[in-house]
Amino acid sequence: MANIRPPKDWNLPEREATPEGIFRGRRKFIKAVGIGSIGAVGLAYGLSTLAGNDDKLQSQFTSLKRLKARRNGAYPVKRAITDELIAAKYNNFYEFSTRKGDVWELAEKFQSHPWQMEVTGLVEKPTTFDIDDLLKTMPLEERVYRLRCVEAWSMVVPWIGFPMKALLDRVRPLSSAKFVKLVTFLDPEVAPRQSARLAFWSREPWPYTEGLRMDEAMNELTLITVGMYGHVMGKQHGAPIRLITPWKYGYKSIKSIVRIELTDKQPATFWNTLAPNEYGFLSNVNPKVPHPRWSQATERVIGTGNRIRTLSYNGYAAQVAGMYPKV
Ligand SMILES: Nc1nc2c(c(=O)[nH]1)N[C@H]1C(S)=C(S)[C@@H](COP(=O)(O)O)O[C@H]1N2
Ligand SMILES: [Mo]
Repeated sequence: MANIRPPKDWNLPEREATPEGIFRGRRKFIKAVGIGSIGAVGLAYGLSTLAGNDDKLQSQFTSLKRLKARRNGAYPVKRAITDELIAAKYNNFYEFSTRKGDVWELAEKFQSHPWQMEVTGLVEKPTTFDIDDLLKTMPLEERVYRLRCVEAWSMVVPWIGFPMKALLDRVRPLSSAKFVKLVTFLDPEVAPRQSARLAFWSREPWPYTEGLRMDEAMNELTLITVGMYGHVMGKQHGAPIRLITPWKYGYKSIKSIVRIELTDKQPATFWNTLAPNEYGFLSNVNPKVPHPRWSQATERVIGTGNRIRTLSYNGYAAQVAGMYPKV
Protein backbone atom coordinates (compact mmCIF):
# COMPACT_ATOMS: atom_id res chain seq x y z
CA MET A 1 0.00 0.00 0.00
CA ALA A 2 1.49 3.31 -1.05
CA ASN A 3 1.32 6.40 1.09
CA ILE A 4 -0.53 6.59 4.36
CA ARG A 5 -1.90 10.04 4.93
CA PRO A 6 -4.69 11.22 7.16
CA PRO A 7 -7.73 12.07 5.08
CA LYS A 8 -8.60 15.69 5.70
CA ASP A 9 -12.29 15.13 5.94
CA TRP A 10 -12.33 11.83 7.75
CA ASN A 11 -13.74 13.06 11.04
CA LEU A 12 -16.37 15.44 9.74
CA PRO A 13 -18.59 13.92 7.14
CA GLU A 14 -20.74 11.35 8.81
CA ARG A 15 -22.63 13.81 10.95
CA GLU A 16 -22.80 16.45 8.28
CA ALA A 17 -23.52 14.15 5.43
CA THR A 18 -25.31 11.01 6.56
CA PRO A 19 -28.72 11.87 5.24
CA GLU A 20 -29.82 8.31 5.60
CA GLY A 21 -29.35 8.85 9.33
CA ILE A 22 -30.22 12.51 9.54
CA PHE A 23 -33.80 12.09 8.50
CA ARG A 24 -34.48 10.51 11.87
CA GLY A 25 -33.65 13.70 13.67
CA ARG A 26 -29.88 14.10 13.66
CA ARG A 27 -30.16 17.42 11.91
CA LYS A 28 -32.04 18.85 14.87
CA PHE A 29 -29.29 17.56 17.12
CA ILE A 30 -26.61 19.22 15.05
CA LYS A 31 -28.49 22.50 15.08
CA ALA A 32 -28.85 22.33 18.83
CA VAL A 33 -25.23 21.50 19.62
CA GLY A 34 -23.62 23.35 16.74
CA ILE A 35 -21.51 21.76 14.02
CA GLY A 36 -18.45 23.66 15.27
CA SER A 37 -18.18 21.90 18.59
CA ILE A 38 -18.91 18.48 17.14
CA GLY A 39 -16.25 19.09 14.52
CA ALA A 40 -13.65 20.02 17.13
CA VAL A 41 -14.33 16.96 19.26
CA GLY A 42 -14.27 14.79 16.17
CA LEU A 43 -10.95 16.26 15.08
CA ALA A 44 -9.25 15.69 18.42
CA TYR A 45 -10.51 12.12 18.53
CA GLY A 46 -9.56 11.53 14.93
CA LEU A 47 -5.97 12.74 15.29
CA SER A 48 -5.31 10.80 18.48
CA THR A 49 -6.48 7.47 17.08
CA LEU A 50 -5.53 7.79 13.44
CA ALA A 51 -1.97 6.50 13.48
CA GLY A 52 -2.62 3.25 15.38
CA ASN A 53 -5.81 2.58 13.45
CA ASP A 54 -4.08 2.86 10.12
CA ASP A 55 -1.66 0.07 11.07
CA LYS A 56 -4.55 -2.13 12.15
CA LEU A 57 -6.52 -1.32 9.03
CA GLN A 58 -3.53 -1.98 6.81
CA SER A 59 -3.04 -5.41 8.36
CA GLN A 60 -6.74 -6.07 7.74
CA PHE A 61 -6.26 -5.97 4.01
CA THR A 62 -2.85 -7.59 3.91
CA SER A 63 -4.55 -10.59 5.54
CA LEU A 64 -7.16 -10.83 2.78
CA LYS A 65 -6.54 -13.47 0.12
CA ARG A 66 -5.08 -12.09 -3.09
CA LEU A 67 -7.36 -12.23 -6.10
CA LYS A 68 -6.07 -11.66 -9.60
CA ALA A 69 -8.20 -10.56 -12.51
CA ARG A 70 -7.45 -8.75 -15.74
CA ARG A 71 -8.66 -5.18 -15.89
CA ASN A 72 -11.44 -4.60 -18.40
CA GLY A 73 -10.39 -1.45 -20.22
CA ALA A 74 -13.82 -0.75 -21.70
CA TYR A 75 -14.84 1.57 -18.85
CA PRO A 76 -12.05 4.11 -18.38
CA VAL A 77 -12.41 6.52 -15.47
CA LYS A 78 -10.46 9.76 -15.65
CA ARG A 79 -10.32 10.28 -11.90
CA ALA A 80 -7.73 8.84 -9.51
CA ILE A 81 -8.52 5.57 -7.78
CA THR A 82 -9.43 6.20 -4.13
CA ASP A 83 -6.73 5.23 -1.63
CA GLU A 84 -7.79 1.92 -0.11
CA LEU A 85 -7.13 3.19 3.41
CA ILE A 86 -9.68 5.93 2.82
CA ALA A 87 -12.32 3.65 1.33
CA ALA A 88 -11.84 1.00 4.01
CA LYS A 89 -12.86 3.22 6.90
CA TYR A 90 -15.61 5.23 5.29
CA ASN A 91 -18.47 2.80 4.96
CA ASN A 92 -22.19 2.65 4.88
CA PHE A 93 -23.15 -0.74 6.29
CA TYR A 94 -26.10 -0.03 8.55
CA GLU A 95 -26.26 -3.57 9.86
CA PHE A 96 -23.18 -2.65 11.92
CA SER A 97 -23.40 1.08 12.51
CA THR A 98 -24.71 4.35 11.12
CA ARG A 99 -21.23 5.79 11.74
CA LYS A 100 -19.03 5.37 8.69
CA GLY A 101 -15.78 5.36 10.65
CA ASP A 102 -16.88 2.52 12.94
CA VAL A 103 -17.87 -0.16 10.44
CA TRP A 104 -14.40 -1.51 9.62
CA GLU A 105 -13.84 -2.53 13.24
CA LEU A 106 -17.37 -3.63 14.09
CA ALA A 107 -17.52 -5.91 11.04
CA GLU A 108 -14.35 -7.78 12.01
CA LYS A 109 -16.22 -10.55 13.84
CA PHE A 110 -18.64 -11.07 10.97
CA GLN A 111 -17.98 -14.52 9.44
CA SER A 112 -18.00 -14.11 5.67
CA HIS A 113 -16.59 -17.55 4.92
CA PRO A 114 -17.86 -20.21 4.24
CA TRP A 115 -20.73 -18.54 2.39
CA GLN A 116 -23.54 -19.66 0.18
CA MET A 117 -25.78 -17.62 -2.04
CA GLU A 118 -29.08 -18.89 -3.35
CA VAL A 119 -30.38 -17.86 -6.78
CA THR A 120 -34.02 -18.80 -7.00
CA GLY A 121 -37.55 -17.81 -7.98
CA LEU A 122 -38.64 -17.62 -11.60
CA VAL A 123 -35.73 -19.62 -13.03
CA GLU A 124 -35.38 -23.00 -14.69
CA LYS A 125 -32.56 -24.11 -12.40
CA PRO A 126 -32.69 -22.71 -8.87
CA THR A 127 -29.14 -23.06 -7.55
CA THR A 128 -27.26 -22.49 -4.31
CA PHE A 129 -23.75 -21.35 -5.09
CA ASP A 130 -20.77 -21.68 -2.81
CA ILE A 131 -18.53 -18.63 -2.83
CA ASP A 132 -15.41 -20.77 -3.42
CA ASP A 133 -17.08 -22.33 -6.45
CA LEU A 134 -18.04 -18.92 -7.84
CA LEU A 135 -14.47 -17.67 -7.40
CA LYS A 136 -13.23 -20.66 -9.41
CA THR A 137 -15.84 -20.86 -12.12
CA MET A 138 -16.98 -17.33 -12.95
CA PRO A 139 -15.19 -15.13 -15.51
CA LEU A 140 -13.48 -12.69 -13.10
CA GLU A 141 -12.41 -9.29 -14.32
CA GLU A 142 -11.36 -6.04 -12.71
CA ARG A 143 -13.39 -2.92 -13.36
CA VAL A 144 -12.61 0.55 -12.13
CA TYR A 145 -15.92 2.27 -11.44
CA ARG A 146 -17.03 5.53 -9.91
CA LEU A 147 -19.32 5.07 -6.90
CA ARG A 148 -21.69 7.92 -6.06
CA CYS A 149 -23.53 7.82 -2.74
CA VAL A 150 -26.89 9.56 -2.48
CA GLU A 151 -25.29 11.56 0.36
CA ALA A 152 -23.27 13.43 -2.30
CA TRP A 153 -19.84 11.90 -1.74
CA SER A 154 -18.03 9.65 -4.18
CA MET A 155 -15.01 7.46 -4.73
CA VAL A 156 -13.35 5.40 -7.47
CA VAL A 157 -12.80 1.71 -6.78
CA PRO A 158 -11.16 -1.20 -8.66
CA TRP A 159 -13.73 -3.95 -8.14
CA ILE A 160 -13.24 -7.61 -9.08
CA GLY A 161 -16.24 -9.59 -10.17
CA PHE A 162 -18.34 -10.85 -13.04
CA PRO A 163 -21.35 -9.53 -14.91
CA MET A 164 -24.59 -10.40 -13.18
CA LYS A 165 -25.75 -11.67 -16.56
CA ALA A 166 -23.16 -14.46 -16.40
CA LEU A 167 -24.67 -15.63 -13.11
CA LEU A 168 -28.28 -15.38 -14.28
CA ASP A 169 -27.42 -17.31 -17.44
CA ARG A 170 -26.42 -20.23 -15.21
CA VAL A 171 -29.89 -20.46 -13.62
CA ARG A 172 -31.83 -19.67 -16.82
CA PRO A 173 -34.44 -17.02 -16.04
CA LEU A 174 -38.02 -17.74 -17.12
CA SER A 175 -39.61 -15.20 -19.43
CA SER A 176 -42.05 -14.37 -16.63
CA ALA A 177 -39.18 -12.93 -14.53
CA LYS A 178 -39.38 -9.13 -14.57
CA PHE A 179 -37.31 -8.15 -11.51
CA VAL A 180 -34.53 -9.44 -9.30
CA LYS A 181 -34.70 -9.08 -5.55
CA LEU A 182 -31.45 -9.21 -3.57
CA VAL A 183 -31.24 -9.93 0.14
CA THR A 184 -28.46 -9.50 2.74
CA PHE A 185 -27.90 -11.77 5.78
CA LEU A 186 -29.98 -11.45 8.93
CA ASP A 187 -28.00 -12.11 12.11
CA PRO A 188 -28.64 -9.80 15.07
CA GLU A 189 -25.86 -11.50 17.06
CA VAL A 190 -23.31 -10.23 14.56
CA ALA A 191 -25.03 -7.11 13.24
CA PRO A 192 -26.07 -5.03 16.26
CA ARG A 193 -28.56 -2.79 14.48
CA GLN A 194 -30.63 -5.83 13.50
CA SER A 195 -31.49 -6.51 17.12
CA ALA A 196 -35.25 -6.52 17.68
CA ARG A 197 -35.14 -3.59 20.07
CA LEU A 198 -33.10 -1.31 17.81
CA ALA A 199 -35.04 -2.33 14.72
CA PHE A 200 -38.27 -1.50 16.51
CA TRP A 201 -37.17 2.04 17.29
CA SER A 202 -35.46 2.67 13.97
CA ARG A 203 -38.24 1.02 11.93
CA GLU A 204 -35.47 -0.42 9.76
CA PRO A 205 -36.93 -3.30 7.71
CA TRP A 206 -34.18 -5.90 8.11
CA PRO A 207 -32.80 -7.76 6.31
CA TYR A 208 -31.51 -5.16 3.83
CA THR A 209 -33.08 -5.75 0.44
CA GLU A 210 -32.61 -4.23 -2.99
CA GLY A 211 -33.99 -4.78 -6.43
CA LEU A 212 -33.41 -4.26 -10.13
CA ARG A 213 -35.52 -4.61 -13.22
CA MET A 214 -34.53 -7.57 -15.36
CA ASP A 215 -33.05 -5.35 -18.10
CA GLU A 216 -30.96 -3.54 -15.47
CA ALA A 217 -29.76 -6.82 -14.01
CA MET A 218 -28.67 -7.98 -17.47
CA ASN A 219 -26.98 -4.68 -18.38
CA GLU A 220 -23.27 -4.98 -19.16
CA LEU A 221 -22.36 -2.63 -16.27
CA THR A 222 -24.11 -4.63 -13.56
CA LEU A 223 -21.41 -6.45 -11.68
CA ILE A 224 -21.51 -9.05 -8.93
CA THR A 225 -18.28 -8.39 -7.08
CA VAL A 226 -16.17 -10.71 -4.96
CA GLY A 227 -13.08 -8.56 -4.54
CA MET A 228 -11.48 -5.14 -4.77
CA TYR A 229 -7.96 -3.67 -4.81
CA GLY A 230 -6.47 -7.01 -5.87
CA HIS A 231 -7.87 -9.12 -3.01
CA VAL A 232 -11.11 -10.72 -1.90
CA MET A 233 -13.79 -8.38 -0.59
CA GLY A 234 -13.19 -6.76 2.78
CA LYS A 235 -15.88 -7.34 5.39
CA GLN A 236 -16.77 -3.66 5.72
CA HIS A 237 -17.42 -3.53 1.96
CA GLY A 238 -19.83 -6.46 1.91
CA ALA A 239 -17.80 -9.66 1.92
CA PRO A 240 -17.88 -12.08 0.33
CA ILE A 241 -20.23 -11.06 -2.48
CA ARG A 242 -21.85 -7.79 -3.34
CA LEU A 243 -23.68 -5.98 -6.14
CA ILE A 244 -22.30 -2.93 -7.99
CA THR A 245 -24.52 -0.80 -10.26
CA PRO A 246 -22.35 2.28 -10.92
CA TRP A 247 -25.02 4.44 -12.58
CA LYS A 248 -27.26 4.22 -9.51
CA TYR A 249 -26.84 5.71 -6.05
CA GLY A 250 -24.62 3.62 -3.78
CA TYR A 251 -27.42 2.18 -1.66
CA LYS A 252 -28.51 -0.01 -4.58
CA SER A 253 -25.11 -1.78 -4.30
CA ILE A 254 -26.28 -4.29 -1.70
CA LYS A 255 -23.60 -5.98 0.39
CA SER A 256 -23.11 -9.56 1.64
CA ILE A 257 -25.81 -11.12 -0.51
CA VAL A 258 -27.40 -14.38 0.65
CA ARG A 259 -30.25 -14.62 -1.84
CA ILE A 260 -31.19 -13.43 -5.31
CA GLU A 261 -34.78 -14.08 -6.28
CA LEU A 262 -36.30 -13.53 -9.71
CA THR A 263 -39.88 -12.33 -9.50
CA ASP A 264 -42.68 -10.83 -11.57
CA LYS A 265 -43.35 -8.05 -9.04
CA GLN A 266 -41.25 -5.03 -8.16
CA PRO A 267 -39.58 -5.96 -4.87
CA ALA A 268 -39.69 -3.77 -1.79
CA THR A 269 -36.33 -2.24 -0.94
CA PHE A 270 -34.85 -1.24 2.42
CA TRP A 271 -34.51 2.51 1.82
CA ASN A 272 -37.68 2.87 -0.21
CA THR A 273 -39.66 1.16 2.57
CA LEU A 274 -38.09 3.36 5.25
CA ALA A 275 -38.37 6.71 3.45
CA PRO A 276 -40.30 6.40 0.17
CA ASN A 277 -40.33 10.15 -0.42
CA GLU A 278 -36.51 10.24 -0.36
CA TYR A 279 -35.38 6.98 -1.97
CA GLY A 280 -36.99 5.59 -5.09
CA PHE A 281 -36.76 2.19 -6.71
CA LEU A 282 -34.71 3.19 -9.78
CA SER A 283 -32.37 5.62 -7.96
CA ASN A 284 -30.38 6.53 -11.06
CA VAL A 285 -27.77 9.22 -10.42
CA ASN A 286 -29.22 12.48 -11.70
CA PRO A 287 -27.60 15.84 -10.91
CA LYS A 288 -30.76 17.66 -11.97
CA VAL A 289 -33.06 15.99 -9.46
CA PRO A 290 -32.26 17.13 -5.93
CA HIS A 291 -32.84 14.93 -2.95
CA PRO A 292 -35.70 16.49 -0.94
CA ARG A 293 -33.14 17.77 1.56
CA TRP A 294 -30.03 18.62 -0.52
CA SER A 295 -28.74 19.19 -4.04
CA GLN A 296 -27.32 16.37 -6.15
CA ALA A 297 -25.54 18.75 -8.57
CA THR A 298 -22.07 18.17 -7.09
CA GLU A 299 -20.25 15.57 -5.02
CA ARG A 300 -17.39 15.51 -2.53
CA VAL A 301 -14.55 13.19 -3.57
CA ILE A 302 -13.57 11.41 -0.36
CA GLY A 303 -9.94 11.62 0.63
CA THR A 304 -9.27 14.72 -1.48
CA GLY A 305 -11.26 17.71 -0.27
CA ASN A 306 -12.40 18.23 -3.88
CA ARG A 307 -15.95 18.90 -4.93
CA ILE A 308 -16.82 18.04 -8.52
CA ARG A 309 -19.91 18.13 -10.73
CA THR A 310 -22.09 15.07 -10.68
CA LEU A 311 -22.61 13.46 -14.09
CA SER A 312 -25.88 12.20 -15.47
CA TYR A 313 -26.08 8.45 -14.74
CA ASN A 314 -22.80 8.98 -12.86
CA GLY A 315 -21.00 9.16 -16.22
CA TYR A 316 -22.46 5.90 -17.58
CA ALA A 317 -25.18 7.28 -19.88
CA ALA A 318 -23.64 5.57 -22.92
CA GLN A 319 -24.29 2.14 -21.40
CA VAL A 320 -27.60 2.71 -19.63
CA ALA A 321 -29.56 5.74 -20.89
CA GLY A 322 -31.28 3.59 -23.50
CA MET A 323 -33.12 1.67 -20.76
CA TYR A 324 -34.99 4.77 -19.56
CA PRO A 325 -37.27 7.48 -20.97
CA LYS A 326 -35.26 10.47 -22.15
CA VAL A 327 -34.60 12.99 -19.35
N1 LIG B 1 -26.41 -4.64 3.21
C1 LIG B 1 -26.11 -3.35 3.03
N2 LIG B 1 -25.64 -2.97 1.83
C2 LIG B 1 -25.32 -1.65 1.62
C3 LIG B 1 -25.51 -0.68 2.64
C4 LIG B 1 -25.99 -1.13 3.90
O1 LIG B 1 -26.18 -0.35 4.85
N3 LIG B 1 -26.28 -2.47 4.05
N4 LIG B 1 -25.22 0.65 2.39
C5 LIG B 1 -25.21 1.06 0.97
C6 LIG B 1 -24.73 2.42 0.76
S1 LIG B 1 -25.74 3.69 1.24
C7 LIG B 1 -23.54 2.68 0.12
S2 LIG B 1 -23.07 4.26 -0.28
C8 LIG B 1 -22.58 1.59 -0.17
C9 LIG B 1 -21.26 1.87 0.50
O2 LIG B 1 -20.28 0.91 0.16
P1 LIG B 1 -18.83 0.94 0.80
O3 LIG B 1 -18.98 0.97 2.29
O4 LIG B 1 -18.14 -0.26 0.29
O5 LIG B 1 -18.19 2.22 0.30
O6 LIG B 1 -23.06 0.32 0.24
C10 LIG B 1 -24.46 0.09 0.08
N5 LIG B 1 -24.80 -1.29 0.40
MO1 LIG C 1 -25.01 5.56 0.09
